[in-house]
Amino acid sequence: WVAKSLDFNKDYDASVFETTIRVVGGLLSAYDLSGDRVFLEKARDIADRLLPAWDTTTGIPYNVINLAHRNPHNPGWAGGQSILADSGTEQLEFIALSQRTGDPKYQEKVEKVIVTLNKTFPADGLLPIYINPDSGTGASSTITFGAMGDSFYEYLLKAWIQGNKTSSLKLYRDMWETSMKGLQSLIRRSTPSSFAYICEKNGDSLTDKMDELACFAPGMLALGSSGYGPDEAKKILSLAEELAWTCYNFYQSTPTKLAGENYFFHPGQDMSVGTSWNILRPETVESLFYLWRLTGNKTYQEWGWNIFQAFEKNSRIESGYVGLKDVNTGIKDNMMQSFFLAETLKYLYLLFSPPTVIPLNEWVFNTEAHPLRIVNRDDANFAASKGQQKPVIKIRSRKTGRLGGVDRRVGVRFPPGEHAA
Ligand code: DMJ
Repeated sequence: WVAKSLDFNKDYDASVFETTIRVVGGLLSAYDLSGDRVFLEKARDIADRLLPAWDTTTGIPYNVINLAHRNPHNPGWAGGQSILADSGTEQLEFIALSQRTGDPKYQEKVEKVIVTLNKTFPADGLLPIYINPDSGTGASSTITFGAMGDSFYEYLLKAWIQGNKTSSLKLYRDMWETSMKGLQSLIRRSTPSSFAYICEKNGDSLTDKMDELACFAPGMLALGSSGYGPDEAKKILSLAEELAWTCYNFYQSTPTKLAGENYFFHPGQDMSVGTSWNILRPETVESLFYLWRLTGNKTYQEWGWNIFQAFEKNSRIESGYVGLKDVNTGIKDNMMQSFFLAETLKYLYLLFSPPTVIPLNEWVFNTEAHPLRIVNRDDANFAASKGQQKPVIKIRSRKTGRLGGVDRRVGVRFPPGEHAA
């Protein structure tokens, strides 16, 4: 179907971010797992359609582009600004595409974004969710690890991991560590139960609100903890474990045992659901997966199993799974987001699989849970710089088969409008 029927030449305004993480990431992952070049060719086709989005004065991309006409713009509701997560979550996919095609242009576009943001990177490493694409600086004062901020921070860490933590990636790791200091400055603990949570920041004041989307952070902190010295690593891992407990309680505290979209914290009353729908999001089980892999603590499997049971009980219908309009009543909506298969079920599956299935020292998951092979960046000598183009890394050819040559057990926001993030 991909070879014969998949056609990206559509008069359709696509989100650059969603298309990158779901489609480019999905195709590259299929290529890494199968070695079948059809996936790489399709990834390049759609990436070429997205590429004009980065043609701004600063290199900060516009967030929407028409796939057929290739004319980019920002969504009307963003007031002309670019969104932080939408602009800073394409590094893994476009770097991987350059590595696999030998054409550096994809990597150059996305690395320029990081270089631009680094020029005015604040001491706490926390950037507002709106960035002006003409100046490259923050255009609002809201800071969050939830909607519209989240995966920018995730990709600082994962780009470093993707490049096998080599020195050419040090800027990413340094920026990530700076941002993690900022994250720690947003931590408060509830009363009476002392749940740690990540506040949002508006101007100088903190808001006692946390999105379920921000529940990717415990997994990110755990994944990045080993890059610190022993004392700091212990501290960061311990914070990750505390935050995961809070996120698990986002689920446990509702009648359906499924989490709402966001939570507010009140003195003396711990947490309460704000926006009460659940759209089958993956972030908490994603963090449970990382914590189980990195600590070996089976408690995380138990928590994941309980969340899985709640999805089975509340969201399962004859033809698939649906979200809930309200986690208090259990009333269903009529949609199964693609990230339920790509992420939520994949992370749950991996939570109950041996660590040799997609080992974390060989693969890095993009933000949509599509695994990409880790490549040593010092080996990534682009042929283009030598005046020719050729693939930089070798992936198994189709002849070796889907699982040939690898362990057989080896095979992953709603702002206004319709933006699922
Ligand atoms: C996914 O599309 C990605 O994980 C993204 O980074 C933000 N969240 C959604 C699922 O909730």
